[in-house]
Amino acid sequence: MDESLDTVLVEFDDERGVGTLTMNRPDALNALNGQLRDDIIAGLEALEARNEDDEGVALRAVVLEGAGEKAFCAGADIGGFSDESAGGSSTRSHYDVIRDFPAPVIAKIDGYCLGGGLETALACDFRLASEGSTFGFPEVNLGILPGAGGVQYVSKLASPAVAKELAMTGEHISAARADEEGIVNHVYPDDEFEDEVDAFVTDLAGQAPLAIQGIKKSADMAVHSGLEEGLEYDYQLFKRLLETEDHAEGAAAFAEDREPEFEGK
Ligand code: CO8
Repeated sequence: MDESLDTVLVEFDDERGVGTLTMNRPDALNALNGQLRDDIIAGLEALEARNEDDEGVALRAVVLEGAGEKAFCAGADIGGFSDESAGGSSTRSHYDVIRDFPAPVIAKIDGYCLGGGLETALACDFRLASEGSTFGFPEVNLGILPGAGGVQYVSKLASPAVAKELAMTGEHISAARADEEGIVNHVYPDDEFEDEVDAFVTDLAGQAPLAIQGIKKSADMAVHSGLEEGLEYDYQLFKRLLETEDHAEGAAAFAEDREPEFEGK
């Protein structure tokens, strides 16, 4: 499936079960206008529909990236984010749809990752960056703050002091600093970036998908709920996963000294 929406390119690699969404407004550094927000949601829905044709879980991971040489995403489109098109026409924001998406979403960051672009990356499960990328919350320069939870997320991933520094100064930080502060998962040299991201995504897509879905929910609960509730959730999920075919396959593969083939059943 290679499908084009107005501002997002959608691809699906059947072999690995990996979807790719490319934010495609390179002339505006992939700034988020209403159309792009809607198309990210529509692209994710199109990819999720792959699971309906399949008995198991066909879609194992999604890569979100930006078109062009310069940016993952330079934030909300400054021309129009204060009007009603800011959130697109959907009732749910693209941030929520990414957070709740059943497959892990990997932000592949090569270039500017600013404002609402950084918040989009923070909504993803993983942030993989090239070493030349830069990160920041320039909203303060426009007299506003990051409106989609950026300060909250950076306070949790790094610290409130780092969140304040980014959001109060509006300065950009390097990928190395973002890595040091725990804002990104990995930074790769520019010339190894494509291969390293590909290897990371291939590994992730090969894991047992029902376990991956549960772990995503569990980690989100760790952020949003109390420890007791989280522990109970994990234990109940653990018991359900023990009953799956994927668990039997994983155990058999270990005993037979071979790679497991998970189907999401
Ligand atoms: N919106 C619209 N157009 C943009 C944006 C943007 N955010 N960023 C860049 N562009 C456009 C430029 O206008 C320019 O267009 P043109 O060629 O037609 O003049 C083109 O992209 C290339 O940009 P530059 O020439 O400026 O490229 P530089 O390499 O010189 O600079 C920068 C790159 C540093 C990224 C610079 O473009 C910049 O500072 N951009 C603005 C970044 C910014 O302030 N982003 C934050 C926006 S506010 C936000 O994200 C709030 C989110 C709130 C979410 C709330 C949800 C509820």
